[in-house]
Amino acid sequence: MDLLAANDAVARHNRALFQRHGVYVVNVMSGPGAGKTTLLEATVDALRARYRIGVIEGDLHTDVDAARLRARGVPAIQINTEGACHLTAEGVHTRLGELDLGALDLLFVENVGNLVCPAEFDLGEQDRVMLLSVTEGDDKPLKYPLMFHKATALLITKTDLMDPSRFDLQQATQASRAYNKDLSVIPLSAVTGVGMADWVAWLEPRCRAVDRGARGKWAS
Ligand SMILES: Nc1nc2c(ncn2[C@@H]2O[C@H](COP(=O)(O)OP(=O)(O)OP(=O)(O)O)[C@@H](O)[C@H]2O)c(=O)[nH]1
Ligand SMILES: [Mg+2]
Repeated sequence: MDLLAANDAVARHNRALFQRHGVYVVNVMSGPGAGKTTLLEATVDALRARYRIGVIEGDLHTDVDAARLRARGVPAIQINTEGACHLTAEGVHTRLGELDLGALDLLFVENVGNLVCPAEFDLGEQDRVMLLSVTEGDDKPLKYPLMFHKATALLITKTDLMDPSRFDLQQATQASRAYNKDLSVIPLSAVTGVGMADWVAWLEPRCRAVDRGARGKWAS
């Protein structure tokens, strides 16, 4: 409880900082390999012409994900948690000085690949988006409910593999909404591009709302 309370205090500080700079921040969470970095690469390609985008990458080790985003022409910093299974608000705060927040409209924070721990730690984001890839199975909302409960949007990824994975989209959607009735569910494949327009259509108005000066609406 103490650990979470301390984290939440720093998260509130981060959130105020993001609001002051007019940056829309999305915490991207999923189990390992669900397609977070691939999604961010495709999202950057789709939005780079209209929004100034930055990325914070969280991984236990290596900076390969940050390098992938830098190759797309956006600033990306890598946080290595050295064994911890999630990012913390403090860990993010410590590195924020490396980004020019005033020069960003949209900041993605890719959390450590883990279907449980990241959901417990607020980072100061405005939205939590989680990915569930079809290859993980449609039973995951039942077995790992917390992240489905905490997310604003659920992206069902790798839909190009839906049939061979025998993934039941309707069952996964129903199970997820049992925990979170307002959850937006967006099936997509970042590889084929099918569904990417739906994801961008969900994201863009939220990002634009910051530009219109609605910064106060997320104050906690
Ligand atoms: N078929 C298919 N493969 C995908 C798709 N998205 C990602 N992949 C593949 O899934 C694997 C993992 O993708 P990443 O984007 O690295 O996944 P991640 O969630 O960032 O992984 P971690 O950061 O290690 O947790 C790679 O081999 C990708 O090419 C997709 O839409 N369809
Ligand atoms: Mg990744």
